[in-house]
Amino acid sequence: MYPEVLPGIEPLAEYGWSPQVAERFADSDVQGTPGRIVRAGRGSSEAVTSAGPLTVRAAGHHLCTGDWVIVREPATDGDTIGTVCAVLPRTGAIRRADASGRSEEQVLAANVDTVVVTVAADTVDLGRVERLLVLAWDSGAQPVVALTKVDLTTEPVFERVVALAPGASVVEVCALDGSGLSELRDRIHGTVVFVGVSGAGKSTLVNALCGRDIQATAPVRQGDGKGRHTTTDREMFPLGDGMTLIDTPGLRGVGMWDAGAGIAAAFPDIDDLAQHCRFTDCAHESEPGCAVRSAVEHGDLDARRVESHRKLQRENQWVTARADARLRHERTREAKVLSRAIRAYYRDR
Ligand SMILES: Nc1nc2c(ncn2[C@@H]2O[C@H](COP(=O)(O)OP(=O)(O)OP(=O)(O)O)[C@@H](O)[C@H]2O)c(=O)[nH]1
Ligand SMILES: [Mg+2]
Ligand SMILES: [Zn+2]
Repeated sequence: MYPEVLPGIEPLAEYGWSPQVAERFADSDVQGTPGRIVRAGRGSSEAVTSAGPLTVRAAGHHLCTGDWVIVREPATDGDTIGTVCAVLPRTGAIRRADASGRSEEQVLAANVDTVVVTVAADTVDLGRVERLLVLAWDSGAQPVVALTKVDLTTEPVFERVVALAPGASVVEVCALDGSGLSELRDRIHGTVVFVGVSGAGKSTLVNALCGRDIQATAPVRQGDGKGRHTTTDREMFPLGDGMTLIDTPGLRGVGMWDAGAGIAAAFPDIDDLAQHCRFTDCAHESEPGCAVRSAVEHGDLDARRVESHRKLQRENQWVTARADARLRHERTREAKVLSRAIRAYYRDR
């Protein structure tokens, strides 16, 4: 139904259209124009479709930046807003627990291939880097750590970050002289999302990679070095060769959301050791024959990292249990409403 290559698809070629994506569209039986969400908003969102840019609304779908969608063009000439009829199943969605504290997930970006965990070298928080790496691994995309602002510190942070990022490359970059940029460019592919706290230098990297100032940046605050939450939308920009970059607002909190697989992928060192613990359900606390504690005692593993792993696991279990409880609660409520309706039906007969 959708041509594999370009005629009619030109605008989308810049936004990651590929034969694989074409196949995913072909699998859908919903009729309409293929498109991708380049900026998701509360009311309306911006899309690029095979016919060009289009503002769209979605009835009943929660859109997020990076989504592949099937769009119905505006019906009448005066109307400028398209309707999203379907959202293709997401691959590589990066999500966290909703910051509002409700037991809900929030998808930060969809159909992502690379997650650039952006960390300022002068304000590294090791636990936060691990947390972001869990989120990144859990998305199914390839994580890369960009250690920015290396001109602002003489501490050996690179080694520390490498030690907590097994399986991910760590690239040192400096926006002042552009060093490390081509290395970073070599390690990213497909749809690339930048995540990190405000002020980490995400937008600066997006601008540097694109070679022009498309995103506003702002100096961090004097005194506490915190960012000013300059970027407010999750927005996608074409980089050329079909690659796209998604800049995101600084993350205030990174709550675990059903991230068991992400935790295992981010901590393969601890997982490997745990295979050698005497008890299969070892919590690495006071059990005899614990290989994890033994590695810490021998100086082969950082105690901080074990504690960080435990904290993330506990949080993840807690969030999952709470979400389950909410689901159960909703089911009970539905059942009550139903039984009340049945009672009323018989009473009123
Ligand atoms: N010295 C130095 N400053 C940098 C570097 N990279 C970024 N900065 C500065 O750090 C500040 C914050 O950068 P941004 O790119 O706005 O940070 P951000 O992560 O997009 O922040 P939010 O949009 O608020 O989430 C800006 O003043 C940048 O110029 C670097 O490598 N070296
Ligand atoms: Mg920004
Ligand atoms: Zn153990």
